[in-house]
Parts: sequence; C-alpha cells; structure tokens
Amino acid sequence: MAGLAEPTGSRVCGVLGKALCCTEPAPVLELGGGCSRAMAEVRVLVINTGGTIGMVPQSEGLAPEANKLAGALKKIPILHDSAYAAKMHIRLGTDTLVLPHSNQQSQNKTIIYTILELSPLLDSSNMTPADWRKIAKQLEENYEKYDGFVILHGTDTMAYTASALSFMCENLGKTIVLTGSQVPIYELRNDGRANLLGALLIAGQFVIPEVCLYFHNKLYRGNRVTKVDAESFNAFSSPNLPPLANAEIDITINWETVWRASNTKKFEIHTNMNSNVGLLRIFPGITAAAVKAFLQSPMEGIVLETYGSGNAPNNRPDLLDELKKATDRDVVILNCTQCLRGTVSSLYATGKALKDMGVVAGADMTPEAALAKLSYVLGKSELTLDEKKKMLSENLRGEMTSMPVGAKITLKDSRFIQEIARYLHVSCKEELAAVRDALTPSLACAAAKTGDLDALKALQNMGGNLSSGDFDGRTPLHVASCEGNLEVVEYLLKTGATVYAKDRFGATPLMNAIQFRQLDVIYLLRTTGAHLSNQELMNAGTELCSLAFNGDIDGLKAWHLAGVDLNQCGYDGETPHNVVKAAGHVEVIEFLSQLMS
Ligand code: ASN
Repeated sequence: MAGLAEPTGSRVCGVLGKALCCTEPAPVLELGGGCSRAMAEVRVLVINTGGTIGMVPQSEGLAPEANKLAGALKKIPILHDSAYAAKMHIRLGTDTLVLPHSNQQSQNKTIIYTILELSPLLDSSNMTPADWRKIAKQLEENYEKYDGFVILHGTDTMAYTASALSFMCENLGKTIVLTGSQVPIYELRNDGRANLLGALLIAGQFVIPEVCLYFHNKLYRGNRVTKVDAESFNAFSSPNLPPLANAEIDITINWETVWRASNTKKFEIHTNMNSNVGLLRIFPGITAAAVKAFLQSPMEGIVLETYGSGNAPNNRPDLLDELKKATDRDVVILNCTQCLRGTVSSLYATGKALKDMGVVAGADMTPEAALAKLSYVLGKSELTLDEKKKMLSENLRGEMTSMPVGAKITLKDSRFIQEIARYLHVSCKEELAAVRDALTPSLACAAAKTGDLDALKALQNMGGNLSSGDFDGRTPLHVASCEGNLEVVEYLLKTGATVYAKDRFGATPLMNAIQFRQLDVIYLLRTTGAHLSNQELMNAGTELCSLAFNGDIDGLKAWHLAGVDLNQCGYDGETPHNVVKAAGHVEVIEFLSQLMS
C-alpha cells in the first residue's frame, strides 16, 4: 500500500511458531539467523454498535454516548500514534487512528483503523435481528475497502450477534472480531483497552476467515461462545471448542482449528432471518399447556433445550403429543442440551423418543448458535422442509462438532517427513509435527509450482497446512497463481486457502496472476472474492498505458478481468485508448473500443 506512509520499523523473526505474516505464520526451525522485514500497512474498520465499552454514567445508569469514542481513543497512546499519523502522506479523517508499533513479535503490520459509529448506539440488551442486519450491511458495503473488521458490541447479547453474523456472512474470507468490555474504556481500571487492542491486532494481522469474539486474551469462534459471567473480565466461555487464539506474550493462532471455506464463491450477506423462532427450555413439571402455547402459529421453529445428552421425559405423553403435533404442522424442532459441555445423542430412550418424532439433533451447539442457525435456515425460503432440516443438521460454520468421516491419516504415513525427523533426531509427536509444519510451506510451494496435485493432497492428508506462507510469506496459492495451475488453484481454494494472503512485498495471488496474465486463474480468484486494493486500483493507470503502448493485449485483458477500469489515465493524463491509437496496435484499439462501446 504505497503512498500512505513510508514503511517503518523492522523486526527479527526466526523463532518457532511466531507470527510472521498476515496469513498463517510459517513455523520455521530455529536456524540461528534472523530476517528483517518492513511493516506493511493494513486497514481495519471498527463498527461501533454500543455496549459498556463506550458507556458513561447517566441519570438512569450506564448508557452509550454518541460521537465520543474516536476522540477519546486518540488521547490514549497505546491506541493511537499521533506522531505517525502526522507523518503520513494522506490526511486521516477525524475517525481514523493508527495503532502504535510495538517491539513485540505479535505486531508485524501498521494497523490503521477507522471507527464507524452506528446510530443509535445500543446497550446490547436492546438489540434485535434488525440490528444484526444493519451490521451485516455495513460489512457488505465495506468488505473490499478494509483488510479486517472489529465490531464493538455489548456483552449481554454478543454471543447471539456473533452467532447470527457467522451465518449471515456467507463465504467469508476476512477476519471479523467482535469485542466489548465489562467496564467502560473511559474508566481508570477497565478491560476495554486490552480487548480493543487485541481485537485490532488480530483483525489487522491475520486472515482468520471467521466471525470471532475476542475477550480477556482469548479469541473464540463467535458461534461457540456464551456469556458465563456478569462480573468478571473473563465473561465468555467456549465450552465445546478451544480458543482460536491465545494472546499471551505472543498471539498464538490455533490454525488447525480455524474454519475454512470449501468452495470458490464470493462473500455475500444473507439478511432474510426468520423471526418466528424461539428457545424453549424444558424443566421438571413443565405443563403441556405451556408447550402448546409456545408452539402456536406463527412459530415456525424452536430450539428445545433438553436435559443432558438431549433427553426429554418419555413418560409424559401429553408433552410428547404437543411436540409431535407441532412437527406434523412442519414446525422445526432443534434439540440442544442445557449442559454447558457435551452433545445431543440418542444414547437414552428419553432422547430417542424426540428423534423418532422428527426432532433435529443439534449436537453440541450453544442455544445462541442454534437459535441463530434456525433463524438463518428458515429464512431460506427457496428450500424445502427436508432441505432445511438437512441443513440444520450439517456443520455450516464450525458451530457444531460433526462426527469424523473415515480415519485420519497421521504423520506416520509420511516416510519422507519421518526420514527427516530421524535425521534430526526428533521422535515425539510434537517435534514431528513441528518438522512437518516447518517443511510444509516449502514443499507445498514447490508442488504448487509444478502442478503436483497428488503431493499437495498428501501434504494435506498428513495434517500440513496448505495456507502457510514461506519465508517471504508466499503461499502455495501465490505460486500456483503465477504459474497458472488452475487445477491446483481450485484445489487450494477448496481446502481453505485465503485469496487475501499478502507476501512480504504486499502482493496477493490476484496481483501475481495479473502479472503473469493467467486469465483463467484471475477469473477463478475473482469468483472467490479476490479484489484489488483501492491503492492498486488507483495506481493501475500508468501500467495500463504502458501495456497499451506495447500492444500487450493479454496484459490489458488480465487487468480488465481483475476489475480495473481500462479508461483510467496514466501519470501524464493520457488514457490507454489514446496511447494505443498513437502507437497504432490495431488489435488493441479494437479491444479497447469494444469495451468503451
Ligand atoms: N449491558 C451491557 C451491554 O450488553 C453489558 C456490557 O457490555 N458489558 O450492552
């Protein structure tokens, strides 16, 4: 992102498991030497919806105050580097701030963040699905303008919003982090500063294509959390999934847990959430009349919060009858446990009774995630009832633990890695995994270069992460895009490679594909949501004129496919069309004229 500011700072890398680049850090074996790298700039949008983090005491109690946060943050040195901001070539808007550089390993990017305040700011207890929609719309509108997103939100219903957004954001490729605090950021002792700082560092530096929730030094999958404490700073728990990241001395991302898309579709939002859904928690002695009343029309789906591993009384025909009548009326019932940990199963006869009447098993989903999923799936009016039920039982965004299909191939299957491990005298599982992780980026990049799909599959089967970058942050997707290995590009995208990975020179796979005029690859990357940055789009004019001058029609086609306006002027104010007319390349003149007509 040239033009914003000259890159400053350098750091030393080379230690096992440290964060090195914007995608997965390539774990490297400790070889003794280090490498210095310049800081790239990234943009993060902070959508402020309200919550305690920005509240001030008012006559009725704590409530959010509008138009205050950005100004206040500018006065907090750990959240704004005013000297750096003053040095930048472009003027920052009043709501744009710069995160200071830190000497810790955890920061390898200059994070410039803009605060967008929604109106009115809300205590999250006042939020409704209309507010989820409002947030989703902002994400859609700003998706291509920013590298990552932070959503400031009250803690009371943050788990519901995080769950809802995880479903509403389809084919997500960028990091979205919800955070907030238990004490306002304006107070002397507060958790807001640390939470905002951690969320910004993660959203700005890592491509974790999920709706996450960051709180008290931990990054969770948003649809796995529940608020468990109204008084502690440690307010959230993710009982059935370990954190995606831990922010200790370093921010360590648990890359194996990060959810990966398995398609090549573009980001879009689904806003048609069905409101005729609800949560029904059974309890000993619940009356059939209460259940009947709850299931009345217009109710279209409920999450039934049952005991233990999904059990409801099977000695209560009156109750079961009401549930049966509802499923017969096509009301969808999704079974979740009241327990914090564990999953719904048909281990007990009391659980099987529900399954037999067409109740969908919700595995280990939280009630918040189950409700949001129900609202999302029932909002898909184009689907049949059976399709909706099937979708509810499937793992859509990592919200549930699905049963493993087939045995997993282990490290033991790789003779090559084993040989290297033997040579290096490593034997325990962890050391072996470290060798694998250190070798995977180089091996995968080599396989991507030669188009060796089998080698890539083998690396993936043994648990290697095909999204890791090499020493220069170049991922297999960068390499395959340069080479035009379409099959490999497709495979990598389907196994979760991110199109937003930037190498140490700031280049994305899309930029690489343009440089090497790989038209098919450009098309596929674009379908998957790849786009050029504002800066790249703005700087294209001169390059286009040069291509026009040289009669390089494939080069022009590549930029066109990548979404660039071919009428852009170069540095001297000439359009590519004027340049090519002067140079007299007939084929290019025709191509540009066709585009203009
Ligand atoms: N009532 C507040 C909210 O959810 C609680 C908080 O943010 N800590 O907006």
